[in-house]
Amino acid sequence: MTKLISGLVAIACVAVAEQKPFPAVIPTEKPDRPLSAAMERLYDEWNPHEDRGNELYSNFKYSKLNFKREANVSRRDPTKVIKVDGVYHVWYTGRRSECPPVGLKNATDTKPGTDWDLADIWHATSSDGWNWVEDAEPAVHRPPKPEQGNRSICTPGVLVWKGKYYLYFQAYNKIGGQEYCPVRVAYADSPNGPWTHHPENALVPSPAGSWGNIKINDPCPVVHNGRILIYYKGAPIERGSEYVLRMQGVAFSDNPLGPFEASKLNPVINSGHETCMFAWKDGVAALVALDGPEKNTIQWSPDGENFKVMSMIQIPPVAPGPFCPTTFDGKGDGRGFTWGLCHINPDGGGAANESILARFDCDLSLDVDREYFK
Ligand code: AAL
Repeated sequence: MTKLISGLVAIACVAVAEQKPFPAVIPTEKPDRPLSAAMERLYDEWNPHEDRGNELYSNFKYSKLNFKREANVSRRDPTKVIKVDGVYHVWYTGRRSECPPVGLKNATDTKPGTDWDLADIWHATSSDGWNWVEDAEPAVHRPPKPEQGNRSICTPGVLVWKGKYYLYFQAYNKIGGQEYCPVRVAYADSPNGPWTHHPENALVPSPAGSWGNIKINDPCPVVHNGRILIYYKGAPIERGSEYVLRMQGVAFSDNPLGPFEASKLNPVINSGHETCMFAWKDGVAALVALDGPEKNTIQWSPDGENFKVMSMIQIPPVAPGPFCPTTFDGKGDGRGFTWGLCHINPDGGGAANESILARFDCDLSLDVDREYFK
């Protein structure tokens, strides 16, 4: 009996002695030793180097721009910033109305119900990304009745494709809790316009009973593998007027005017609110903010449809419109961005009750030297 016990103790000692300790320098590959659940998922689901050296991690800094806060004027949901012949361009939801938003029940033909009601698409330019000059008139006006979008056009996304410019935007005939909202597109030969409304809708809500069957929000174009991908947030009528579906889908086309074919895997992101997708290496990355269990993350997908969480971020920009010059070049070598515009929502009464555009700066570019962090 004594022999047996000492034999078992010897075997146990050998087993413990053979178990390698977790090394002081975190290995890139999963180490060949038993791992706790936390360390297993560090390798299976996360980047083992965590934030330092994780190219898709960043903090964000915010700065005021020279867009003035004005009573009854709202500027929100900027597109990506693009640079053409040395000039930066951005487009955004712009509303100039007789009063601030009065709520859906009290809205009239001239009183906006929400911040993005009675809006048009406005355009501003800058030589340095800080000082912006807004055009005197909207770049794209609401179309006349009975065309789709006659009540409000808003939340634009820009695409540069084969030397031409495309703006995709939400198009409402009525603003209400659950009103039909497809996406329309306008096109131009120059970022300075003039813009022409394409007569057909570019993206329409998905069939009855599915996740995006009443509204398509926040169209966000990216070029990947020679095709145009438009990401968007969908809303289902079944969930009622107070509900925002915190998921995002994607649709593909070879023609910027459509038709776009929705991914059979939609939704492809299970969280988020405003969309922010950009070319990253040979795939597509997404900054996911505001809503859902995977809010405040940056995700990446090799094919634009199957995303993996790459980092957790804090205080990300809301409705970001980054300056990412490689997102439309289709070279399969996305380099990310270091700044962009975003919006800051109402936070008080009077003029302070209107959304404003702000600038964010960050470090989500492959062109930033990271040697210091390794
Ligand atoms: C935005 C977007 C959609 C919403 C509203 C206007 O930031 O998510 O467009 O409907 O807010």
